[in-house]
Amino acid sequence: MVISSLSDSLVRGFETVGDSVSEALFEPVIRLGVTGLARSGKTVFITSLVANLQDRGRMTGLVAQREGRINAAYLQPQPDDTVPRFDYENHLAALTGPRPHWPDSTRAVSELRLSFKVRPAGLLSGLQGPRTVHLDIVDYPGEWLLDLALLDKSYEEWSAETLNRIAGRAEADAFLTLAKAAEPRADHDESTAQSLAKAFSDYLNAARDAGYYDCTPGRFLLPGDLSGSPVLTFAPVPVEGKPHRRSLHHEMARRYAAYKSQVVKPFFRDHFSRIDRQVVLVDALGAIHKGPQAVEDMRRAMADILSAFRPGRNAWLSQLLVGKRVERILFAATKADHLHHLQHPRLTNIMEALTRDARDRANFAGAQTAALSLAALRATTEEIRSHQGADLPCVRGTLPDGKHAAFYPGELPEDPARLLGPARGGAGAWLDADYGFMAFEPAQLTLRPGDGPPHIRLDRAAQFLIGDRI
Ligand SMILES: Nc1nc2c(ncn2[C@@H]2O[C@H](COP(=O)(O)OP(=O)(O)OP(=O)(O)O)[C@@H](O)[C@H]2O)c(=O)[nH]1
Ligand SMILES: [Mg+2]
Repeated sequence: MVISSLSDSLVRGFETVGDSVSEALFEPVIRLGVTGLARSGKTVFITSLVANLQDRGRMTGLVAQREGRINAAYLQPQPDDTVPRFDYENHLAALTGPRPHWPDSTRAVSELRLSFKVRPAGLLSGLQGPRTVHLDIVDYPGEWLLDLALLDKSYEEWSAETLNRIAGRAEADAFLTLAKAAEPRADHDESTAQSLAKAFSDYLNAARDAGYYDCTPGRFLLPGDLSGSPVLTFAPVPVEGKPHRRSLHHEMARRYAAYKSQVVKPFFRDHFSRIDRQVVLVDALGAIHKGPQAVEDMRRAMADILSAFRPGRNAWLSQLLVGKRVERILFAATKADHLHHLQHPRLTNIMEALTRDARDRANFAGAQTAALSLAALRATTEEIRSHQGADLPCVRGTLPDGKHAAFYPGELPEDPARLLGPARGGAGAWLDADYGFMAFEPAQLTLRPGDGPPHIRLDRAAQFLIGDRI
């Protein structure tokens, strides 16, 4: 009697220990970062990916699915208690409900855990039972990666550089007038600091809307709960020499330093440094539509964003990342459903060219990279229409007013240099073509059981990002 109850509790003890040990040893976690500049398609990408990984009828490009090895995929509580949960259910309801619409803009980091029960592949398949693999998806704004460059710059360097860069921009007029009138050597006074910061963040917002991508510090655009706090109440002003205590210059420099240590560094430490796999989403079609300046700006922003993935670029980050590495990076041009599939290879080429410099370096550092064009949620169908004797490959979709329309966006060049060359050269407009863009609404869906929402190459993206681990 005594013996049996003793052994019972022993066994139970072993079971509990066994559970936690097996979780650590045998339940691998993949941490997938999803980033991109504002409106690049992060929320739609994650929502559709998670829906399509649960209902995998359209995921034949994912090898584990094709081999029938995924027994189940289900949402679980995420491991980080202080990060907001990605609002999957509401975003999915927006996209696939009776009156489909795009989800609202999101402004902060969020996370979701999807767990798989998979049967092992190859030799082990007959020997082992199903195992659990967790996929933690982290959504964060690409603008936050741009802030990495601030870590190397003093307030004085940053001020001079920023004022110089924005000098010719109409959006910056009001702010520049204020900044030039400021007296950095005068005693700090809060209302001056506030009006400068307000004018600067108004400029950043206007610049982003006008198609500029170099809009840092990133948190000025997405302040969240830091709104109005001193770490976001600074701006570049023309300064000279060393600041004396109590001056506006001194206080601005102090807040800039606080922004770096209390906003930028914690993000890299708590989120960025833990990512294994990364997808960088790019609205390349949107930039092409806006014109050469937007394309050149986007190319530069991509290079800056990607420098975060280049170990050695920043001493502080290198130290933080010792022994850790992002293993795979996917560069994906989103919203490819705006183009007939005949043009998709050209979009992919443009995507490759846009990120070439940065990719070469990331490759060098040992990360595998790939470029792809995809649509996380396909909102259009394809058709060929004849126009003035020519056959135009068009797409058809629903407009915001509910009407349906066919649309021909223009022909992307075979050689990406035809776009990137003029963009680098500072051209004001595309010479030989015009690229339209149409705001299609998500289509009304009737999904067969087992099918997720329609997409283009989302399965290929999933295979590259996580296929080797499930
Ligand atoms: N046609 C089409 N449009 C898309 C697709 N994905 C995104 N869009 C469009 O791009 C917009 C932005 O998508 P989001 O997923 O909200 O982008 P985001 O990067 O999360 O944006 P923020 O949260 O504002 O940074 C949507 O409102 C749609 O208009 C797609 O697969 N197809
Ligand atoms: Mg979003």
